[in-house]
Amino acid sequence: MVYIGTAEASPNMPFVKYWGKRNEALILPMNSNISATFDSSLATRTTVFFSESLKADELWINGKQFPPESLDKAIPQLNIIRELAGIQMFAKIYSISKVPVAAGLSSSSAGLCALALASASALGLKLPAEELSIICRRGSGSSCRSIYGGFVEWVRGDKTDGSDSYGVQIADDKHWPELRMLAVSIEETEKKVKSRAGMKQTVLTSTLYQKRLQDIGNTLDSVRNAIRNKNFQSLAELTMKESNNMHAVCMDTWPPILYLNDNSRTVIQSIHDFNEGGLRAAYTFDAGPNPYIITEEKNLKSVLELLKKMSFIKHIFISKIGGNPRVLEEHLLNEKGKPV
Ligand code: 2P0
Repeated sequence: MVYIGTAEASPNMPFVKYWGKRNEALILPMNSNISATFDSSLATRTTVFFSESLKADELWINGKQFPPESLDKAIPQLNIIRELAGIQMFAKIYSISKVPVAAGLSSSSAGLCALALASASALGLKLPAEELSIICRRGSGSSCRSIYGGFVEWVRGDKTDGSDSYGVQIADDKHWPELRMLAVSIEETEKKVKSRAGMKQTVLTSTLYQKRLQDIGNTLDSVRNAIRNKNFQSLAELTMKESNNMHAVCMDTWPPILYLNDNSRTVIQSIHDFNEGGLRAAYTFDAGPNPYIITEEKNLKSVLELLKKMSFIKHIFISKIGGNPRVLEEHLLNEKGKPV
């Protein structure tokens, strides 16, 4: 007996960052956080194949098998799904990612969301979106926001078991069609401090982090309002300040975590120079040196002209606000678990 399921999900880009956990094992965040989901041009497509013939869980990305330690985020998810379905078979995870893996472009949020949906589909589990989002979260926090397209808030929740901590949609993909999100790749090597370890160290050592947590409620209210009112100027300013705040807190962590490099800082300065006559673009950085840029369609051409002057930029992925992830009937593996 084999079970196969396939799903496609896109990464997301945070306006308000998730940085720090209140429960490590259940992956519960210190603060609510807000993102938008990229469109399907950046999606990850994943087929999950459960079979008694497998001797261990396997992870394949873009045709290459990854070592067992690369499954550390997938296995907690698979175990939840296996328990819900009452099976004990191992799984082969076979993913095709359109963005470079580990390039700091949030590929894990897409990967873990696609995995949760594909596994639930393979085993015929019909789960409400909240429950799917919680299963995503147990793999990787940020992936619980990819369960919806549009603009999504991962609500912190108060319960110790995490049953009220999941992604909720603020507005769908049709709400702000003029908005563009650019994922800019300037460095494609794996980051030195993974976000999981980095955020843990911040919670333990940064005093500036306490101030961040005090202020974040106001930031969340303002970002929700900017999104609802499609106020680009407000969203742009809040997004840049929030990114700078997260990276200031990383610098205040001991030992300090330096995700930005000289090229990242060149992008920051160039965007501020570009914005001198009024806010037309904003940057934000996750746990790595690669910027995301937001702008509106009317300013996209000038933003691209600005970026093209920077010779260190390797790739620019341009995206609209994306829709919901999808379960697909067409699989990447056949009934024997071989690539189609
Ligand atoms: C975010 N990041 O909001 C923030 C901003 C990185 C910087 O979510 O430990 O890979 O698996 O829950 O989801 C990266 O964190 O961490 C992240 P885990 P995850 O997107």
